[in-house]
Amino acid sequence: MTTPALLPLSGRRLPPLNLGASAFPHHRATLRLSEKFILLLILSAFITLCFGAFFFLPDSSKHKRFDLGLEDVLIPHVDTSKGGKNLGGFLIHGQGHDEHRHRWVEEEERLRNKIRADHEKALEEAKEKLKKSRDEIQAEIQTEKNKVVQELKKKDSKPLPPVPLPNLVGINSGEPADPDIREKRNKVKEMMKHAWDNYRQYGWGHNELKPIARKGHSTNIFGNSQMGATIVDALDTLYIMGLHDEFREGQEWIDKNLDFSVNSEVSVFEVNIRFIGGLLAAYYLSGQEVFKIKAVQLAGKLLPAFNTPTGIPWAMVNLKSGVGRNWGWASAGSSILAEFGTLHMEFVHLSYLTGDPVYYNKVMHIRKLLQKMDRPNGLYPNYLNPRTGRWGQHHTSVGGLGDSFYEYLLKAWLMSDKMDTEARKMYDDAIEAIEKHLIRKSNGGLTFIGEWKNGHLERKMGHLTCFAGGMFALGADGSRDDKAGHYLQLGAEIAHTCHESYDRTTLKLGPEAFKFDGGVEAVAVRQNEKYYILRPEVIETYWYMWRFTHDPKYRQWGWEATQAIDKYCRVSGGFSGVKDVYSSSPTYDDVQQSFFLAETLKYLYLLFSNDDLLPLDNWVFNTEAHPLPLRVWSISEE
Ligand code: DMJ
Repeated sequence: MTTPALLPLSGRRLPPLNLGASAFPHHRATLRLSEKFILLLILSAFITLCFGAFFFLPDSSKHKRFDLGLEDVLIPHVDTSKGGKNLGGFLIHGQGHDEHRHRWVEEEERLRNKIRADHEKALEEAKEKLKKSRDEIQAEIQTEKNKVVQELKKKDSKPLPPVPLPNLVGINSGEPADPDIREKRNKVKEMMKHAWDNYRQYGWGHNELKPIARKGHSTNIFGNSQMGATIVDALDTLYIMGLHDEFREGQEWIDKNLDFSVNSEVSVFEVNIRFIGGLLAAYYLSGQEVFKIKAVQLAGKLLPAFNTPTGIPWAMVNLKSGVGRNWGWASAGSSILAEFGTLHMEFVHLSYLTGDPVYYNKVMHIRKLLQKMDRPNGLYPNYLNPRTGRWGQHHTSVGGLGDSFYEYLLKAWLMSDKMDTEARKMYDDAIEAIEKHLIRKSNGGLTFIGEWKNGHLERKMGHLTCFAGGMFALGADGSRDDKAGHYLQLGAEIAHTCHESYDRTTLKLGPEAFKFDGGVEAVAVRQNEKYYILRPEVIETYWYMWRFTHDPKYRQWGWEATQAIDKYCRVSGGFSGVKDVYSSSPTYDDVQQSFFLAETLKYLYLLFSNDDLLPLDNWVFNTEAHPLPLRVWSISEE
């Protein structure tokens, strides 16, 4: 759906500068509803008053009956000195009865007068209201509404404690000296511009873009919200690439339009890695406070998801009501390991920036709970029930449903400047079990990571699992028993296998999942595993391997992927995923995923940049490729 503000003025569509409530028709509907509700309230109050006046205003007969009953009723009192008997705050009459009766009559009279006066006042007010024109009443309602909105805004934008922005290294152009590499890098930047410009023109404010239909797109991870996921996810890539005008447009939209008080059920994990991660990275890179403020506001909306009997958060939360629940498809109502286990980095930064330990405590509570649990074969199952605290099905994966949990254990250690040895130990233990039970070599000599399902190994690897090559390389330094060489080698082997999965296709783009079974090696077998949706994981691993080895083959492989994406996924309205990487005439899925701008293009750009742009000694990338500074605490103290 295109907002009216996007209509062209002179052939060229302009980004909206000031989208008011009119850009959110569902808001308008809500406001109209509440106006009707208020009018209805006034009317019903008036009817109630008339009704009340009829029954309660004193007439002599009622008065008499009331007086007559006095000797028999229970009078609220606690004075037992006059011979009465106190029964739970009530006095049953005995002696001293006359004096009490006198006081009671006076009190009764006072109350009657007050009720009468109140009713008359309310009647007068209601009459006055009804004398007013519809417009006057509406104006009054609007004023009241504005007051409420202002109050809410004040509450939402509580000033944050002043935390000095640390002096961060590695925010530079990273321009390579080699003209060939520079050209490749420029090509990636041009692709970013194509993706962004089309989103701006056709999908602005929506979460994602349909590049063929040329309109906005969204999925259930964002509920029914229109929170500009692509804008938030792309910001830091724009900044790093020096696309400053585009960055400013994004900032302006976020400042004016990004609103989290929406009645929408979103994925806690996705909102954390894309929105909170994206906003925090944009804040650290640019120093613009608005990003920090928005990140903190949003984090507050995610906190109710942790209100479960165990403190393991629900997968989804309604941003307005705070009600949480889990995905219907997850084993026995479970939460997902890769979802509740991928909050640590962002939440630790939130506690640092706000001075509020609540975020830190939430993620440390999850860690403590996991530490206490038995692990079948030392492996973490993908499913954990947040009500019972028990594992669901014993499936383990380093790809979907498990992946970034392992990644965040390693990165928790890195971001703490290697102080968080507890996280490193959990990572080392987990990786040892994974190597023992999940990692195998195929007949053709390709190292792959399979999936553990109900006691046996499925010899299938997902595109998502390919990120692990980079993770092994990143974790090599500091590994147990000084096995750095071994883990770097393992990273290289995974990178090789994943490159093969690309190379063995017609389009030179990787399938979603590929097998090592029945004579098949690194090839997708089922039709529904042959798609490529602009995912980053293989390129992510190339980049980490490039940083740690400087082996030129990683740049070569990255360039092959760049060309294939440009050739087969580029359409005039942006970039689209393809449904079959083995077909020479592929069909499009018509989605430009926000992670294409956040991750795929960023990793490609970094692959063709100098290492002093965001060096890994100073920055840790969250699972959506949003760079967060490490040692930020000690940097601030320096
Ligand atoms: C991204 O959103 C993140 O990398 C996440 O961890 C899993 N994969 C998608 C992109 O493929």
